[in-house]
Amino acid sequence: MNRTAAIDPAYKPLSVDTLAERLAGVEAIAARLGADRSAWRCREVGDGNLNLVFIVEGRAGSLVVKQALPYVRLVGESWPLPLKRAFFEYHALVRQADRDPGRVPEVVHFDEKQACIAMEYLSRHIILRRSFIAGDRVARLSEALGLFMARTLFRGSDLSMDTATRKADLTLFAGNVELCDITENLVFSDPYFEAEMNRHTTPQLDGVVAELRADHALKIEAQHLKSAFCSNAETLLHGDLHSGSVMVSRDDIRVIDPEFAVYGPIGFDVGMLIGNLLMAYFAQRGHEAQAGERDTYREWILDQACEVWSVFESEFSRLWRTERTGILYQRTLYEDQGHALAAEAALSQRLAAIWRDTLGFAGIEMHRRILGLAHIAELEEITDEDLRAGCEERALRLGRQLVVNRGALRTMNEICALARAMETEAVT
Ligand code: SR1
Ligand code: MG
Repeated sequence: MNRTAAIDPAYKPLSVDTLAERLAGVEAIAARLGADRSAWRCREVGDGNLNLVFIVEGRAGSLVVKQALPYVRLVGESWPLPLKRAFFEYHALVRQADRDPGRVPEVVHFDEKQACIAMEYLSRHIILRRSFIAGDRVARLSEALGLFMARTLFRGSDLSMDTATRKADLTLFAGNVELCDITENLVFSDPYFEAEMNRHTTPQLDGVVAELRADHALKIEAQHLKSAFCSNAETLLHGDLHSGSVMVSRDDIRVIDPEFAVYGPIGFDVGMLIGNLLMAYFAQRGHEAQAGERDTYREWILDQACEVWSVFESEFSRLWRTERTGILYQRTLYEDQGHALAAEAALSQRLAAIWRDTLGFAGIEMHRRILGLAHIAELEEITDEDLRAGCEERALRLGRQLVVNRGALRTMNEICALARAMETEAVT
């Protein structure tokens, strides 16, 4: 893993005591918060793996100020990480806002030297993981996320972009090396051997972990998927589209935190999201006061997984038919020759390939969140370790099926049936 990072001498981490003084001169920020900076109230709320996050409230309004630290917050200064990830996050937010308006927080100010983005504060929203833990349904979740993925992934690909824009953008995001390196190792390799930073619920999961790490078919497929992530630069990905990167309120859903943005396979974002929905499904046992209490909620989560794929598929198909103006599958070759049916066949083939990738990436995400460094709150907050291990083992076993059998699984209904069967199976 690359462990070097040069820090700009002008860079200084913000603190609750210095933020107002340091940002008061930024016109866009003062305009949003109110000119009287003595009235600005600031708190640090970052609970993610990497950055500082401040909420600042003034007389006129509020903002979130997110600043990259020169190291991985989760691990500490022993793991340096370049500040330039804020640059990639900013550029990804701008593109996503353009491709699916209203779905990402509005950017108010970006300071590249200070690796800091000031953006809209979503005061009514909570992280989606919190809803899953509480057992709360979120209105229009699958619709919002399915549309977001279809629009950003289609419009950021060579199905939509011209060659000059596309190549320039590919070059720009190719600089997001260290975050890519994190994904390559933490997601695709570390879970499958005894890597230094790994952890799992022990001793309960020791048996299944040994089984998975000795599973040749799984290890080969995991590297095939890693190869697709590294080499198949189909589109600009969000790059970290899990339930911690989605904020929800009664009537609004936003996608945040695209600092892992890079060009990669379309199925990577879709699979990561579906993998997180499936893990939230298996985690429910750990959050119900009595067995079965959350049966209908569990089913609701599976419905979200089915619908997110069907919304993605139908919006992607709509865009294919109406916005296919890029480098690939030009209309001049198909519709303009009277070969619209061939364009439809090509669409089906592309969707089938995205589906296979999606299942594989979903399974890999389910493994790395249970075996690797970065775990998820839905499982981590189950305090009874035996109960937690049961939820985790079911997710691990379904994950394995998704990775290894992805070529044979055809529909989300099949995946849901597998999840239901796994949920009722006795484990550990
Ligand atoms: C060291 S960073 C660990 C994880 O946190 C981020 O949210 C990404 O998911 C990354 O893999
Ligand atoms: Mg994040």
